[in-house]
Amino acid sequence: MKITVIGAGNVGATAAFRLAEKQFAKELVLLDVVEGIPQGKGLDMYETGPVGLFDTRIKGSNDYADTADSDIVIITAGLPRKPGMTREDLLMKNAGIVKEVTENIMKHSKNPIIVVVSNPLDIMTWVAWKQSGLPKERVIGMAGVLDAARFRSFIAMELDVSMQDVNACVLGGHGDAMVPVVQYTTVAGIPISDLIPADRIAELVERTRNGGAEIVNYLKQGSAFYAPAASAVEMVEAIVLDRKRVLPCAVSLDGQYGIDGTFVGVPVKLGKNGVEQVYEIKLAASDIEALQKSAAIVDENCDLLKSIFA
Ligand code: TXD
Repeated sequence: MKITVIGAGNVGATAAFRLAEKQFAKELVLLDVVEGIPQGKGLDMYETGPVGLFDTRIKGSNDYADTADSDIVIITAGLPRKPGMTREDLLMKNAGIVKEVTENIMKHSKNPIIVVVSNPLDIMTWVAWKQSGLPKERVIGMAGVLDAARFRSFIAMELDVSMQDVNACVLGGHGDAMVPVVQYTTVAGIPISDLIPADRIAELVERTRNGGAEIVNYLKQGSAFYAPAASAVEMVEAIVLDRKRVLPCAVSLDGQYGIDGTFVGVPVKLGKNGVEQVYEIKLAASDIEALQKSAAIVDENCDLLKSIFA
């Protein structure tokens, strides 16, 4: 098993370190455009091996030849929004980066599974899929696992119970377009509506929706990375160990929920082949509408990007 992480920034480096500790891959490549950063971070991680007790060979690189024959690639490359940049400028910039990264990956790996983390997530997942030419089961976006983890942690905090017993269902896009489904959110099978008053649940939902911004406000520079990296690694684990985990991921739908050909967050089964099943669960009409609205925003943005593929 060979795993490559593109982008040696906060999320990429944290994910790489976690992957090394879990020993999922014999070979791990950390790649970035900036010279020295992936090499330095990669070597530092490798030197943890004797004390962390792992034998993963970690290589930091700026050269895609080193990524050859990767089984799984995580894409975290991207730029943060700079002063004066509109959302659309950032969209174009990051789409260009994800397109170029994917093109380079595909020059050296025939049939990888790609896990996309770069923002805006659902749209960047589409860009990677379109550029890669891979079947849609092999290009998967990470957002729902993180959003559900945030919701689960707030519920565990609220009730003072183990995180392990809290399960949350969060669908839709990342950010404002997120669709937390309260009726499928439980503590050891007990619906949270039996345990937490409705107005308080609404507050926890709102905190989840703003989960990214809450961390950015503390950090001032940069955004959350521990939970995002752990969430991407959880998806990789499901694939590497063929665990058939049911996780919310951004995948291309095929008519489910009345959505066709758009990447949106829904529950899927993840195993060695990538997305092995898409679940179409029963939802309230308002949730379906929210999901479709989320998909419409993704479609509009993908339309804006069609020119880069012309
Ligand atoms: O839930 C989610 N999907 C997210 C997404 C949660 C957290 C972060 N999310 C997004 O992931 C975030 O908005 C960014 O788009 C990415 C990566 O976040 P991170 O916090 O790791 O950003 P950094 O620290 O700025 O790292 C980005 C790295 C940096 O080292 C750049 O040099 C590199 O990407 N980069 C590139 N690498 C390779 N190739 C190219 N072209 C390139 N351009 C920049």
